[in-house]
Amino acid sequence: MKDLKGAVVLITGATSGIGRSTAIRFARAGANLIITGRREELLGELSSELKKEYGINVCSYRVDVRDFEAVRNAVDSLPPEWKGIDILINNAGLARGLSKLHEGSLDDWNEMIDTNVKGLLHVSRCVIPLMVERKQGHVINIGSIAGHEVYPNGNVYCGTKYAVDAITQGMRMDLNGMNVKVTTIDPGLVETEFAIVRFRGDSVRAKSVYSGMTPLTPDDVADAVMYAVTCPENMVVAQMVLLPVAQASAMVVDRKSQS
Ligand code: NDP
Ligand code: 8X3
Repeated sequence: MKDLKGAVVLITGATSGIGRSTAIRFARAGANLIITGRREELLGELSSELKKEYGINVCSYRVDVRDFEAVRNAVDSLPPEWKGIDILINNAGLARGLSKLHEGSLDDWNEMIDTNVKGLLHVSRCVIPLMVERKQGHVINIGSIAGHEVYPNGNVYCGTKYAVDAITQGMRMDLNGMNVKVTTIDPGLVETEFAIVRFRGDSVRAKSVYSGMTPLTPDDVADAVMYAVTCPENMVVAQMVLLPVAQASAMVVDRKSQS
């Protein structure tokens, strides 16, 4: 297995869910981390925890991935030893609401498109040139089952994840021959803050997304990321779809009645 000790790993959306679990997995493996998100207090707490628990170096940046200038300034201001980013995890993302397209909210659409598509592009545009220069790197994009199947009322969120899939394929082609691997990891239902954000804090509705079934945990996804980054040098995991056992497709979920 590839040794991650001392590797430099940048994770977007490390303040909760999949990004946070992935940060902890990499810290345990001895990687040095650049963690980003908008919630500064959570970044500070995670940074202290990772340094204390695992003795690694951590750089944390409060960055909204929708703001290209902020992303560019953060990457430009990295100290030289941090600019050798070995692994980029494009994880920051969100869904807002579930509604018929003709009744959808423009603000929700903009937020999803700006975060899930343009945010991923902003970070990639700033970080990938550093990888190309060194002829070394691995980009992991967090897609979704929603990038493989559209479900009713999921229209724009699904559209953003189809875009992530297309952009990932394009990245892999454009980086061919440059020793930069590109992977997309596409989970089904994972219990994180995702549904709470989608339903704007309605925790009862959010909980119901996972009712009567056992969803994936953020650690399950982090384990898949670790597999992708530690597989042999001659191999790239192009795409990994991860589903809970109870989920057969975006819409087919076996929900046992709860006692
Ligand atoms: P969480 O809500 O727990 O985490 C989302 C992370 O994204 C947070 O750290 C949040 O940080 C960050 N984020 C959101 N918007 C921005 C922004 N504008 N700028 C910077 N950071 C941002 O959800 P998940 O962990 O579940 O989601 C992570 C990824 O996984 C997303 O791309 C999501 O689409 C994808 N996914 C999730 C699934 C699920 O069922 N949970 C299934 C398939 C894919 P902060 O608020 O501090 O900015
Ligand atoms: C998140 C999974 O099914 O809620 O991407 O769209 S789903």
